[in-house]
Amino acid sequence: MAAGRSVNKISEELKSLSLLGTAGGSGGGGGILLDEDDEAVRLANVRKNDFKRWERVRGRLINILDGLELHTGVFSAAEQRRIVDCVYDFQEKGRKGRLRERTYSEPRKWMRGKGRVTIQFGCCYNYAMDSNGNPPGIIRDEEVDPIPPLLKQMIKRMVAWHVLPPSCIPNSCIVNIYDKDDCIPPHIDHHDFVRPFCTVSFLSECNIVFGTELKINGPGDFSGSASIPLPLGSVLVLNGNGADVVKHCVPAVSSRRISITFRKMDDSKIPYDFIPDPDLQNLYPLSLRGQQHPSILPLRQDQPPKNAQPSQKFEQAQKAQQAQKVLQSPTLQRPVQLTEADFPPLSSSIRVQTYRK
Ligand SMILES: O=C(O)CCC(=O)C(=O)O
Repeated sequence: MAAGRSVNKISEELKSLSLLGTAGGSGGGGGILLDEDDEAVRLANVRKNDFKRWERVRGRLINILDGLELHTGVFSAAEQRRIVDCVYDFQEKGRKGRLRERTYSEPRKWMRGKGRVTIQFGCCYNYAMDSNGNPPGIIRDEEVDPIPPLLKQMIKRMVAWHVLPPSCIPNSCIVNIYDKDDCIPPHIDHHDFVRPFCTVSFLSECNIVFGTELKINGPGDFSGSASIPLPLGSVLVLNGNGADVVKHCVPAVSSRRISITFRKMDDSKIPYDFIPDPDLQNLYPLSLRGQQHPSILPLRQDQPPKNAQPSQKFEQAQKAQQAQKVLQSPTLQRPVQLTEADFPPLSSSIRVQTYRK
């Protein structure tokens, strides 16, 4: 993005990223910025954590979580509510048969752990060999509904806020609706999707579990060497070892949870009738004058003056953060849950079959 753009241009861009739009049905996604919602300060308040867990893999000591990034504070509480409402609208449409056949799937809950609802946009992904003999992966001759406007707004936000690289703009997504006790079993995401990809969390916090070996203790009960809590409105980006060396899973959740996984399809796997969405072309990260990525430190500051321009507010927020710099230096191998500074005990012994999602 060109340096030296006018403050007005930056301000316009910030407004266009707002997810709080006019009232309306699912996926309306208009872009009206509420008075109290200051994107510049919010952007400065996003926080990024990296993770470390050193393990020997095929004789080499590596950080198995390298490539994972947890960005917190990306979607506000109000935006989360709007997105969840949109998901429920889609669920209702799916139940009434108003979505394309392969878009909506609500399996029978025949045992603990089974029953997660999925809503697929952009492409039809096959989890396991289906009755037509299609192997796991994208089914290129099936059509599903396109990514709805509000979810496209989420993508724009994530690219603009440096959460996803502009070289990897998602053109598909899967909404997961977990009721109590639903789970997603251990898997590595299929390579029909390129890296990085990401998952956004709503409604209730849960842990995502990682490990080169994930142990199945019972239905929906999995354990592994690293467990990362996923705060509401956060985005977990999966790349590198975190996406491809370790498997991940979400054990049975204790209360309803929704996640949306955004992924870019490999160009050679795109469905035959897929039409690239013009809204998702040429997206770029915001380059505000503050330079340094804003996501490093927590924001604890007085609010900038009301009439400050976005770029001033951004710089002010950054300065306040730097003044209170809290050093994040992850300690290795501590026997507690993973946050940016803590690591869980090793606990993997039984090898499980990789489930390709
Ligand atoms: O629900 C989640 O946060 C994880 C979903 C997931 O593992 C996936 O979509 O691959």
